[in-house]
Amino acid sequence: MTLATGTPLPGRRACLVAALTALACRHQAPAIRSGDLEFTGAYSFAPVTPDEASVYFRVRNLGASDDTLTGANADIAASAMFHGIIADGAMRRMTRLERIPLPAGGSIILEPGATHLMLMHLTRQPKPGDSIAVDLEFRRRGRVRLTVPVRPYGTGD
Ligand SMILES: [Cu+2]
Repeated sequence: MTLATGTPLPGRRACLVAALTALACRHQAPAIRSGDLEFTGAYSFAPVTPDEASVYFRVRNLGASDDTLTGANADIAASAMFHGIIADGAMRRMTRLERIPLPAGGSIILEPGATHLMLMHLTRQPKPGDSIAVDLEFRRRGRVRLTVPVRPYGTGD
């Protein structure tokens, strides 16, 4: 298992442009590149329950080899897992995803109301302005650490 350290991308200009229109960068992590993987838009909301929080981000596979997201850990939670949303009659409920494929040239998008990283049994309550250290495990790339900023609940980008 290789330990990959994310390095900032020269994506600051795009970020500044976005900031002029929507203040997109105030509560979003800068783009991170780790090998062939590019991470953007990582954030979490300050949790509304004392026990759980959700983390969102996008990762793009710029390489020629498929990868798979297989797990995660966070410094503020005793456990973390990926959840998808499935329709169950008129209800929508969360279901655990053991792994999420990341094909060559493809993306994984984690966002509110869809696939997300669920942090459970929080050992610390993150507040707006805090950041969470999240370690992601990829079958091919190994471990990648994201620094995830915490937004006030429900604030958009
Ligand atoms: Cu969930």
